[in-house]
Amino acid sequence: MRIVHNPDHHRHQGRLEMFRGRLVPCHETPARVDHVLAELGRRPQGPVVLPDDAGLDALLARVHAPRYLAFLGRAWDDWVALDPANAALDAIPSVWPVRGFRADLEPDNFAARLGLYSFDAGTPLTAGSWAAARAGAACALTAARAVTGGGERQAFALTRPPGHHAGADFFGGYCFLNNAAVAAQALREAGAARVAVLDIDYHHGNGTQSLFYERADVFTASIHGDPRTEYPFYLGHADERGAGPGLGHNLNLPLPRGTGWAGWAAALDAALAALGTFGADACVVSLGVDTYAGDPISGFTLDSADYTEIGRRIAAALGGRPCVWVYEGGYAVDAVGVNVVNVLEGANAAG
Ligand code: OKP
Ligand code: ZN
Repeated sequence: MRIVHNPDHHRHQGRLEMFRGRLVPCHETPARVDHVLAELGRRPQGPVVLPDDAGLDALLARVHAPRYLAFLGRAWDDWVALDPANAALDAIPSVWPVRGFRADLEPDNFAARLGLYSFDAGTPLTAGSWAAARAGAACALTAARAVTGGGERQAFALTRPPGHHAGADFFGGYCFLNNAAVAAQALREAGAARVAVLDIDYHHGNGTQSLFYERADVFTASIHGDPRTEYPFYLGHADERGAGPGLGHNLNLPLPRGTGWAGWAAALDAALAALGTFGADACVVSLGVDTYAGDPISGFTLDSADYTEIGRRIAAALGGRPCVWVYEGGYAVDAVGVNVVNVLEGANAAG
């Protein structure tokens, strides 16, 4: 399996996120990737390579709204232009257009534009957020190329910030660019007629779901904490099945907080059966390891050995079809290295 490592991930380093009326240290830290890389040094799973961004900007414009990409590309400079002292602070949204407000007009005011293009106050925009996110999307593209003519059956985009909460024109949930969607779109454009995205992060992949909701060529499935109680709250219910040509091509498997291996594995088997029925030619896995019992912000109780079985089961179900694994969440930093590499080891053994 090819591992595509984002060399610029540390340039995104949020200081504080809003949580219950307080600004608390960000959970989404550079150590999350560093620990996976260190574990790959101890238990190598394939060559570690750098991303290639050729063709990336055009591809990004087919996944995200051009005005959103333009905003992100210059947001930090706009923020600092407000006040040079802002260079020492992160930009955190604090105002949003909800039902009944205009979302078609882009305000001139920076705070208003930041809110237009986001959905929470937990995702600080920093000096290097754009560089890190863009290089991460390049990792997803490079991983997709590795499995479509690049001589590999599987590849892993080892990157942060994560991506599955980011939609066509919004950031949030620590995500700016939807890396899994970039990989899926790249697989489609490389000739895979039907692509599946399987999201096994603890949190519902609302961005991925919304990007492909009306498309028949990309099947999206997500296993996650029930949005009645778990972030991102406003999407991820079982009755969301796709719309228009995409009707029947979205599968949500919400599970209650506290779910352990037996319940989680049954959901995985159901998702893999649905992928088989869909007839996916290639697959993208949004790999969050925040389903771990020790995760500080999540509520499932998987243990480290379970991750080997997850990798094995997914790769076995794909039967050798191309698979791009994309790193999403996982915040128990001392365990994410072992847990991610366990998945990759299981996938390598079966794929
Ligand atoms: C990103 B990914 C929980 C606060 C939730 C946002 C969580 C984003 C998760 N107490 N804050 O899906 O791992
Ligand atoms: Zn998550």
